[in-house]
Amino acid sequence: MGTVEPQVATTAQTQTTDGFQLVIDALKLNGIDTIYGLPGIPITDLTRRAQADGMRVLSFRHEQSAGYAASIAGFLTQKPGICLTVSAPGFLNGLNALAHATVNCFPMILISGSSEREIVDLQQGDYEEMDQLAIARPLAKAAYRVLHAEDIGVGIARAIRAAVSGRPGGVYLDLPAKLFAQSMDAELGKKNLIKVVDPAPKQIPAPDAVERALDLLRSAKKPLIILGKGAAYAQADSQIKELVEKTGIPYLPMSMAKGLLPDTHEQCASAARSFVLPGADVVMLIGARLNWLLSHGKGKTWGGKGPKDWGGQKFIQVDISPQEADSNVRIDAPVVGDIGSCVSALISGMGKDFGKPPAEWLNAVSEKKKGNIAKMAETLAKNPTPMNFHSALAVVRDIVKGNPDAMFVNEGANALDFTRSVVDMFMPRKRIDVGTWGIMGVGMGYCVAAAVATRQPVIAIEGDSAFGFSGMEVETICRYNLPVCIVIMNNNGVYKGTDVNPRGGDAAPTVFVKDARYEKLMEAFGGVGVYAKTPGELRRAMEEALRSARPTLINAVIDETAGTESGRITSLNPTAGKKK
Ligand SMILES: Cc1ncc(C[n+]2csc(CCOP(=O)(O)OP(=O)(O)O)c2C)c(N)n1
Ligand SMILES: [Mg+2]
Repeated sequence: MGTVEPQVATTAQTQTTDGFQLVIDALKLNGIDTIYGLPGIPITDLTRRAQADGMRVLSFRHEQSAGYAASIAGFLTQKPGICLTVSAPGFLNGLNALAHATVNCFPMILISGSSEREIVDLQQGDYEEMDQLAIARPLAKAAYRVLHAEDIGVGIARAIRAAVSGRPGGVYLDLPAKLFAQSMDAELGKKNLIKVVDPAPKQIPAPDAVERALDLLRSAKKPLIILGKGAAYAQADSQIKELVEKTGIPYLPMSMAKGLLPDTHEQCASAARSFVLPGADVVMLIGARLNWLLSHGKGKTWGGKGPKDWGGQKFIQVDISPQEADSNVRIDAPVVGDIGSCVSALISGMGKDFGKPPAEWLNAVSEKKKGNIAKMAETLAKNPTPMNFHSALAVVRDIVKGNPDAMFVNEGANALDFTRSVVDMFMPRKRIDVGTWGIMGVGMGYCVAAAVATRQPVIAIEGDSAFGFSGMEVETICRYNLPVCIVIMNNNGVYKGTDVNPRGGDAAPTVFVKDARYEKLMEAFGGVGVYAKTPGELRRAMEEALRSARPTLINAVIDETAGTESGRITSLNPTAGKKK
């Protein structure tokens, strides 16, 4: 460990500050107290000095994990999560998370050191030479570079505003090595910093847009509400609950909106998803986009005749971005504004005479739900040997029910899809997962950020493949002694462990070493490793992990034949000769 430089150097007449210090001061001035990163030239001293200055600096084993941590910290806190990397290769490792943040609408700032501009721009072969700003721009909501110490205040302020205002996203901030060493008068430096006023201004919906939406809702015979992760991000939990309950309309939570209202709520239609989507006549989307996760609002999922045919639904879309409407099908009533303001306006506009949906629709949904829940209960009650996804998840479901405060991380294919449908969530913003892209590798970064940002215990349900993308971060989890319980659903491979190379020789592309002992990885760093072959062993290990709050990795051995190709999205696999 090198020496920590004095924060303000004193000269004969004036006090000076430098680029390092101004970056730290600007972040702190804006209430940003945590950095997720990985040190190296030119930002090593920035990590040291930030820590010495009281910031929490979480140092990872790979920038991608630091980036995912920053992105989800942004989602959980509404403050931009900061990922700090070195130049070129470190920057590129962080870029995946930056794109992920932008696509998922999470506020995040990727701050990367960069090499000497004069040399980079003339392509003279500098150490880690790369035009990072140009490369980041198409993947970020905004991208900036600061060349002079006196502009650091503006640079950080712009990055914060861009990340959190309107539709949040990933922002890139390029800080060349030379900037950090620049010194300037400390008083002047301080004056140049900006404390951002009202970084995410409320956006109030137009009254006529609200009225139009309510009129459409009043005309509905079979209404449905869909809550997306934008609704979860908004932290308008009580208003959303009030709107759903006052209207009496069945609702579907998207994956990361689970728990906004408890999944066991009588209006929750998750267990009747394939009935309510084609059945509904008016659908109100709240912070949910009609992307692939909702089959683009058309096709057979929605009762359309062919794969691209409209199912006849009318849509209300509550979203902060005016550009979102009509992205896939016609939106009859866009309501543009921040979710909290829009939902409040809808509630006040409802008045006293707003009737509940027709009983026929509610009864039909409830019947469908009952049937499917009973079927699920039957599946969960089985206790096969070897353990399968369902018998393991029956345990996880109980543990989460008993620990509703715990954060819940989830990635994989079958390990994701089964978990989402089996494990109920009871509180908002507890479930964090692969998001819009279905991305593998978020797991351990999410665990770190969830523990740090919420100070709650964390449960992670990981496919064995999914875990591998960020597995080395178990050292990070042990180093910071975080209360994280990782359960690996180990079915020996991607989707399942049974593929065989027809020619012999190399293993098939989807399979891993059989009976891999992942728990030993956790033991290597002082955490608790458990090998669990039965639901009883899994239950005891999870209970103990939550009780002890020690980093724990449970290797849950799952029947290798149990999964299906790509989990629930088998149909997205192209097949040879398939007609368009
Ligand atoms: C970054 C990234 N690379 C590859 C994929 C493709 N992919 C989807 S799910 C998955 C892993 C599924 O295996 P596992 O995590 O073990 O879950 P299982 O279905 O076996 O439970 C992969 C590699 C992806 N989604 N993201
Ligand atoms: Mg697997």
